[in-house]
Amino acid sequence: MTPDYLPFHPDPKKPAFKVPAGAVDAHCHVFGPEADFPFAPERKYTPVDAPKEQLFALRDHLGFSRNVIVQATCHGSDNSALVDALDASGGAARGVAVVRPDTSDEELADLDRAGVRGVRFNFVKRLVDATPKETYREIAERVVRLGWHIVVYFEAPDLEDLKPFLLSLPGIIVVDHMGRPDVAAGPQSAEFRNFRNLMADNERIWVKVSCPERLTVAGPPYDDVVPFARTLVEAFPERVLWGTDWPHPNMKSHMPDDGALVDVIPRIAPTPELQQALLVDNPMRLYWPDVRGGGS
Ligand code: 0GY
Repeated sequence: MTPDYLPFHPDPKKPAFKVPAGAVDAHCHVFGPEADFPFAPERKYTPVDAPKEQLFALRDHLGFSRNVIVQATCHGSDNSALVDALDASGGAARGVAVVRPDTSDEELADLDRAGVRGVRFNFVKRLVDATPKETYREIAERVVRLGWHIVVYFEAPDLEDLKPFLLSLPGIIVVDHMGRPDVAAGPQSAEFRNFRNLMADNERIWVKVSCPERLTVAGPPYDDVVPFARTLVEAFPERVLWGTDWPHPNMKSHMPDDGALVDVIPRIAPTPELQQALLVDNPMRLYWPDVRGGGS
């Protein structure tokens, strides 16, 4: 199948920013290869092959130690490419899966053994057909018993509607890509204040300060997105995560240089303490609670 968006950057630069030892790229994907792991028939886009070997090479090139691989919609609820990557990582990757209501307890236990620690609920209409909230809630009740958390992906205009549902979910809720704010409206917008208030009022809610390339209007070096991410990092230093989003599915305007994305980090987390929390301590607490002190 022909990919229907830009291919990932072939030769990302070496970042100028040196990430702390043991840093985690907490949002990235593996796609295919299609010959081994076919894409889901119900997918809304067709990705390029982005296999595990390339993800691990990028991790090393950027100076990271670990990955959290998130099941993307193009693989539906077939987590085999994800599990294959987790198996090959030698413990250096954890996963966030997509689970169906008929996924058995045995399958959940297998995913847990493979390193899955979360489940993703996607509300972005261009990416998935709607799933009833009751179905998601039942899945949430089951996976929270395994110690997993819930990752949610939605766009800012949908937050108001979703809020009661989100707050009814058990355990930790991680919001992808800052809840996709309208960057043109600025970080003082009512919409973004609403999101910050949600986090301020609910300590169970974490956020990924990721995806400037997706949210920007201005383009690189993403000056318009930096204030959003920095506000969240400074307000909630213990509940923020960062990820590359490699291989940047569905990007049609520009394809980011992953090294340049890493160079955004010191602008959103300006002190070594904030960088350590964002890149090491927080993701380790959520995904490798068994590993003491982070390490590399
Ligand atoms: C992302 C963003 C996107 C795609 C997916 O699961 C997905 O297909 O997450 C997007 O198109 O916004 O998080 O990588």
